[in-house]
Amino acid sequence: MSNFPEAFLWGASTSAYQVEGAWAEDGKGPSVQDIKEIPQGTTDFKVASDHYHRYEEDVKLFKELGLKAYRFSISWSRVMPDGKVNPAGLAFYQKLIDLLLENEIQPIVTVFHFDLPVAIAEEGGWENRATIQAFADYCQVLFENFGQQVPLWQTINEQNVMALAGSVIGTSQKSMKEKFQENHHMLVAQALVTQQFHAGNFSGRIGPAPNIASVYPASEKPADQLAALYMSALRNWLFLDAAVFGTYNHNAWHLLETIGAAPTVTEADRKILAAGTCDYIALNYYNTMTVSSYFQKETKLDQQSGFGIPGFFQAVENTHLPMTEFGWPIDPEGFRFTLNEIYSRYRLPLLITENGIGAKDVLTTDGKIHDDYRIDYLQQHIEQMALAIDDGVDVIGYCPWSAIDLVSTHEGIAKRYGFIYVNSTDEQLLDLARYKKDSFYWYQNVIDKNGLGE
Ligand code: BGP
Repeated sequence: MSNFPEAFLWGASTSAYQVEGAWAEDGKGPSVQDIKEIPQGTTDFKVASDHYHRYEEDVKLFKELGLKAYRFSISWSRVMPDGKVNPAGLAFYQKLIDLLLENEIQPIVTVFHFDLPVAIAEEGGWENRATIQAFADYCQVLFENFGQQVPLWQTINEQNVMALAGSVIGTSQKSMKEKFQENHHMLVAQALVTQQFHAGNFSGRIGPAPNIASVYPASEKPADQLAALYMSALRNWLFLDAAVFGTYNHNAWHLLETIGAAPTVTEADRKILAAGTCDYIALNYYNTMTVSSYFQKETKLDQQSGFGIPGFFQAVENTHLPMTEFGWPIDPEGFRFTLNEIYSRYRLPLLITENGIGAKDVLTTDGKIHDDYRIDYLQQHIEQMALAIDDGVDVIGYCPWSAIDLVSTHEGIAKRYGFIYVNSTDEQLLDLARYKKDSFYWYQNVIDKNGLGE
């Protein structure tokens, strides 16, 4: 098992709406996450982990953990609540970035992570072409203020999940035709800001951050293999071909045309897409998917479950894989497979920006959290990532989800991912005190040794 490259970025991730709280403070405007219907029995995002007020304590813990990088997102509605810059919002991120750099932690910034400003949503959101320019204006403010300090940028977190599971994430509840038209606008916006970033001659790199899951055929039947080809094209390659090649993947386009969901694409759009191709690929990996040829079946939809498209594929359970307590498959070898599949298609550096296990961690009376299941999950995935690097995949960093406990997209704070426990529950805010989990000390050692040793 190879040791990791010397400059390997051992990091960890969060997102603004899930960790910051201060949902209406210092001029921040509401995002769609602040006004969506919160699932019964789960907490909202108004306080979350209160990182907005406790970021200095948190960065100190990240430093103790030994992080080389911290992947976080910037809240669009904190920086530009209604199309104008909110200086206090910008100032918060300047302080955070300065503090990270002072602690020799590289800031990795996602500019948009599920939290569209309500002011934009009220104008039609991504369905409205004007949002493309609004996004470009917002990104330009970030590039001008932080472009010299941030080495790695991501444009849109999990655009594929917003298109395919938006109703669960609370970002879009529309028809396939409407979703893939707004998705097209997001692809154009991504390409436009990528061009803008390159025009600024910043030293950093910019790329997309989709949630990629390789797709297995349920059997050796040719029909199942074809089903896997189409599910992967729609869920994965539509998004990465657009970001890397500046074009639509032909299988994905054929599927969208067949189901009447192909977007309207102007000649100007094609030019922007072709000119705005990325420098690297950030990807979130939780598990692989398995499909058979289509049959009528209801599936529980979330970002890690599959679904069915009549005539093309139907997601099925992979009985060879264990599941988390939240029903997500655990497939470390699938991580190696997915990394190889992406790299063999695109030959660009890969940064893993999310990977982790959500679990109902328990805080003991003596302030410990024995999350050996998280150590086991991460150890297995790091082992497979090392094998992918041995295979020849250019992996530049690994940022598990999440640096610190935060609020899940739709399953509350009880679904914990962090190396650091936050003392709060879905029922009660509590004191939000921070506690280092067993996995904190384990990951600290992995970083210190630059790998798993042996
Ligand atoms: C990804 C999102 C993250 C995070 C993660 C865990 O889809 O990019 O924001 O939420 O999933 O999912 P959940 O919070 O639903 O458990």
